[in-house]
Order: sequence, then structure tokens, then C-alpha cells
Amino acid sequence: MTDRKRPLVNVTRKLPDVIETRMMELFDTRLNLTDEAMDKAALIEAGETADVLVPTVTDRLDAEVIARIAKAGRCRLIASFGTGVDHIDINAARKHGLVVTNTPGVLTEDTADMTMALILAVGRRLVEGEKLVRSGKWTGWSPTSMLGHRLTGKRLGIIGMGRIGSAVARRARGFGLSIHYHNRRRATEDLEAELEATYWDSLDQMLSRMDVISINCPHTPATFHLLSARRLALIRREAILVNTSRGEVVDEAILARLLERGEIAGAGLDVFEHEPAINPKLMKLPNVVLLPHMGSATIEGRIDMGQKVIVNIRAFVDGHPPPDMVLETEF
Ligand code: 8YV
Repeated sequence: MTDRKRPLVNVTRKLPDVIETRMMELFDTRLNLTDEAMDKAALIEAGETADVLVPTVTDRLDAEVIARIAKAGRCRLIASFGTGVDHIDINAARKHGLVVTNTPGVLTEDTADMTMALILAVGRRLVEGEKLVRSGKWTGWSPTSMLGHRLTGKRLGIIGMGRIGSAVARRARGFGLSIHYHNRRRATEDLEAELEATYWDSLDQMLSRMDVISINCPHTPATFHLLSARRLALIRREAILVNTSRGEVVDEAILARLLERGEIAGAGLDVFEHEPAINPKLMKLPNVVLLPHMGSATIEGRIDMGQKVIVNIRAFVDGHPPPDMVLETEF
């Protein structure tokens, strides 16, 4: 780097004001005041001309982009604003000697809250009810209208019992759901005891027995379409599926078909396979609640994420290993 104390930092999207202000104080920072997502050429240029690139989930840093950035010989750190790193080719970055950091931990509670909100919204038909009221067609209370399903006593199957999965489990227990989970590695005895959680080594077995399924694992090559056509067909007709992780974990076209045919009762989706595009079938279904990737969208969460980005940059510039260095993603 040309100046270890004031590296040139290129930020690809608009961040909270307090974060941008602090970055301006600490670094030679180039902000994106319009918040327009960068296309490939702009992203390459941003990486080629900076010591540090701060991308988000909307920036696809594939092997080609990484190679172009590395070839320019300036950028050493990709300090991503977000926990998921599936938009970055980590192996390519490693191959070219680029360090990658993320912002884990600070969006756990917010994302878990959103997961519960979706479980409740789908199970109790919140969006349908709200639409009915606003339509002016509501004719008053009736013993048999807008019936949903009771959560208490039902089984929740969590796919991916990491930080967010555990936070979902803690909340769900308060709603009387029993906790089941599938994870590549079994959780500690202590965590299982705390959550009274049942471990399923076989995802297939778990899927066919749950009332509610929550996806909380990262998207990696190993979890792409983890919920494939075959596995989605194992889900019970009465069950609902909630995804606040990444759309790519589910075969969205098949999910839409099963929901349309009533072979899965409902779904709450905050993420999509081809964001921001959404399968048109999903848009028409009343038993589906669709959100615009807002699981971590709290001002507190976004400021905490920005603080982590700053700490990672500072540590790296000062010659220390940044606290949130991404070495590998696993499920
Ligand atoms: C972030 C997310 O807002 O951090 C993640 O992995 O999915 C989101 O909640 C987004 O990724 C920011 O880049």
C-alpha cells in the first residue's frame, strides 16, 4: 500500500451515515452516494484503483473479477459488508493473495427475529389478513374465516445450527415449538441440552417429519440446491418452509410448483435464487410471504456491520490479521 495509515478504500454501496463519516475520517474513502449497484466493469475499476474494496452481497466478485483486480497489483483486502460470502470466489482471492473479511455475529439476532416473523406471518396468514382489511371487503368477524395453524406443539426443523440457527431455536422455544436440526457437524451436548434439540444426521429423514422448516445454513457449493426437487418432495403437505439465508439453497422453480399444487402448505421467503428476480409463480400465491432480503435490515445491525468493516480494515492496515478473516465457508 502507498500509505499504510490512510489506505484508499472504495465502498461499492451507500452505507449508514455514521459509518461513511468514520470511514472518511480514517481512510481516503470513495463513497457511492447514489447507491446504484455497480456493474462488472465498475466493480473491476473500483477494485483496481483501491487498496481496500468494500463490497456487499450485490457485487459478484467471481474468479474473473478477482483476477482483474489482482492483476492491477494494488488491492490487498476485500472487506465485505455482510456475513455471507457466496458473492466472492474465496479460492480465487486466496490464489491471488487477496485477504477477504466479512461481518459475522452482528446480524444474528435481527435475522432470527425475521425468521420468526416469517414463521408467524405464514402460519397465521398475517399478510392475507392485512390485505383483506385494506381491500375494504372485510365483513366482520367469523368463526371460520382466516384460519391458520397453531404453532405451539409443532416441530421446527432447522437446517444449519450455527449462530443464526441457534438464535432461531431459542426464540421458537418461547412459542412452544420443539427443536430439531440438521447440520454437517452435530452441535455440542450443552447446546443440544439448552435447546432440548433433536439432531438428525439425515436431512431427508428430518424433512419428512417437520411442521416448520427453517433454512439457516450458508450458501456454499455444498449447499447449492440442498433442497432439491427430490428433497422438497419429502416435505409434508401441511408443512411451511422459511428461508432467511440464501435463495440458492432451494430449487426455487420446484418450490413454486409444489406450493402452487398445495403439496407444501406455505412459505416465507426473504431471499431468492436470482435476486432481485423472483419466480413469477411465487408472486401469485396467497400462501407465500415474500420479503426483499431484509433479514438484517435494522439500523443498529447495519451500523454494527459497518463498524466491523472498519475494524477489519484497521487491523489489516496496521499489519495484524483482521478479526473476521474468511478462510473457508462450511456447512
Ligand atoms: C446483508 C446478508 O444485508 O450478511 C448477509 O449475509 O444476507 C444480508 O443480511 C447483506 O449480505 C449485505 O451485504
